Amino acid sequence: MSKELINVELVGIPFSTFTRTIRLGLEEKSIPYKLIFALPHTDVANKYHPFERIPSFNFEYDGEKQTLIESAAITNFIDAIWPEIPLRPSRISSDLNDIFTNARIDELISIASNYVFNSVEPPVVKARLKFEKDQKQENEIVCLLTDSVQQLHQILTKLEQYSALKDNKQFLAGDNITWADFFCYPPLADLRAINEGKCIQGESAQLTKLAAWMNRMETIESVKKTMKDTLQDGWRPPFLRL
Ligand SMILES: N[C@@H](CCC(=O)N[C@@H](CS)C(=O)NCC(=O)O)C(=O)O
Repeated sequence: MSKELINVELVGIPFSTFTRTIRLGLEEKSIPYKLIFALPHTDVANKYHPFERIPSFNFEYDGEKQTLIESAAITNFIDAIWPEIPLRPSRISSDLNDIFTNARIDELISIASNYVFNSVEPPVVKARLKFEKDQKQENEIVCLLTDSVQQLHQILTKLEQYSALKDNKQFLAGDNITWADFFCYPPLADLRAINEGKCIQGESAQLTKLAAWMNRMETIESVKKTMKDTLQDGWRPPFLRL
């Protein structure tokens, strides 16, 4: 099946957390792809994404160029076309454990895309970058972010308690790495790169299981390969839209 599908392109930037999620899956599965550099709301991004976001996933099939948007949909498509090196149990499995694990993965993908992303990126990461760009003093930034950090802490505590980490599993949905890890990791990697990420960083981390999972994630090749030009790597966006 995969032989019929050619010229795979991912439209986005390494800094984008949803773009990184898809890249993590493509790297993990060793699927060749070209990254088309595009910031959201630009002509290149908008050419493929009617809602002006990134990422978009392009490929050629049967002589026609096709585009898919929405990261969860893209991951389901990738799994269907390239089932080797699975990042979730097969969707057609009738084993109850597989059905249940898939449901947990879907929950965690939704939790990552909504509660985690929305509490990490706009109110904390992007807000800090904007304050830094505006050359605010560090103590003022810390003060301005206090409420958002408190809310974020509650979300991350719930994530830790809801995930399989609470049962001392290695990854968020159990002992295997899955798309759940690849959706949750990128925003938390951004958080770890700034002051407000202390709760999941280092020896004094309060969320110890989440911090240990992050450490485990950072030993994985696909995670290392997709780190360049992210916040962790010191990259900063040329403009911010909050
Ligand atoms: N629901 C979309 C979300 C994509 C998304 O929000 N991407 C961010 C970059 S990580 C973006 O384009 N942000 C621009 C904006 O919010 O204006 C998905 O699952 O792919």
